Amino acid sequence: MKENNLTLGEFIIENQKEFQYSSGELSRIFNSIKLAAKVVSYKVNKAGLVDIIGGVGEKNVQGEDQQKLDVYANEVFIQTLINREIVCGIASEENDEYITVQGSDEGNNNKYVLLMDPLDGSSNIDVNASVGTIFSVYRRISEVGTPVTLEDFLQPGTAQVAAGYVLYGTSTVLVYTTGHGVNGFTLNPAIGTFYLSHPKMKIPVDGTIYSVNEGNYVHFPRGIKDYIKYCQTEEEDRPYTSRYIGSLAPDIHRNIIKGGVYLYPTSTKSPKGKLRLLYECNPMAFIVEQAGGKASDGFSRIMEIVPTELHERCPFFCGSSNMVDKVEDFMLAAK
Ligand code: AHM
Ligand code: MG
Repeated sequence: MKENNLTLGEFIIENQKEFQYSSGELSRIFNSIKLAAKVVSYKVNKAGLVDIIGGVGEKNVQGEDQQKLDVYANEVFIQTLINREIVCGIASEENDEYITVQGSDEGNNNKYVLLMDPLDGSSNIDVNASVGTIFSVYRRISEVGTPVTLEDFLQPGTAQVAAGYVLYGTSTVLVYTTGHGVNGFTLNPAIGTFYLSHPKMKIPVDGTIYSVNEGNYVHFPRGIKDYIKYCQTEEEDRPYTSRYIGSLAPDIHRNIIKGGVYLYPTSTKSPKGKLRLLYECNPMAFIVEQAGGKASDGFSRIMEIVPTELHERCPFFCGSSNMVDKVEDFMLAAK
């Protein structure tokens, strides 16, 4: 079939052989993510109507309580995965503890755990800007048939079996990797089907966009301050363009397509950085590396960090490889 007619469902079936342990389990996880993404997409698109049908904490015209969208997205993804009994555990940025998923038969024979940020950048909802879901899949370490353990979730990013994001923007796009390149699918909302729209995504090795919350400049480490000044200096192809939505999925998506670097450094306000290693940095790092880019904490590869806690934070520099190299040069020079 022609590539541009391929649906996500067809693409998953065609590429199942790429999955490391091809038992169909991973395909079923993707089908659940696809379903939950459609439900959340529909709700996100209606968010502007909240004032008409009732605000958060109020009752809508049907007398139902309105929920915050990030809480709603969290429940949709968790319930979709639990109902289908296809993962053995789930960790979410929204939940303090991981969830153990029990199968209907005795014990739990599923092999994968899923980690996610169900609605990242949700402060953008109120202003009609883009938000995203970010997810990451690992094969469990503990024995199949026993309850999951914390160690199943605390694996370095290099152990990821799959990762992806859903960007709820001007259109809804699902981008994912299983370690064999990156592909993006756009939702046709009229018929509820994702079509392959961005086959074999590649990030340019260089770019002219830098994405950072410059309002925090005074709190940044020396190396990042110097790098930002470098971006702004008139020389060669500089000054670069500054583009920052403040929502990871659209900021990374734009930079993959156009070439650029995303920066969330440590600061005096957040000494460990703001972004979460497991729910935000590792999945984005896997996708960007698979697209030919890089992701670093300023000195070393994000995906090689061995996590010690579920909600661990880390500094994050991610995008075109030459640009990330440059950030590392500046960090090293200021060390
Ligand atoms: P969240 O998980 O609370 O939504 O925060 C994550 C978001 C990212 O999407 C975004 O890149 C960053 O936080 C923006 O932070 P800031 O507003 O500090 O620039
Ligand atoms: Mg987040």
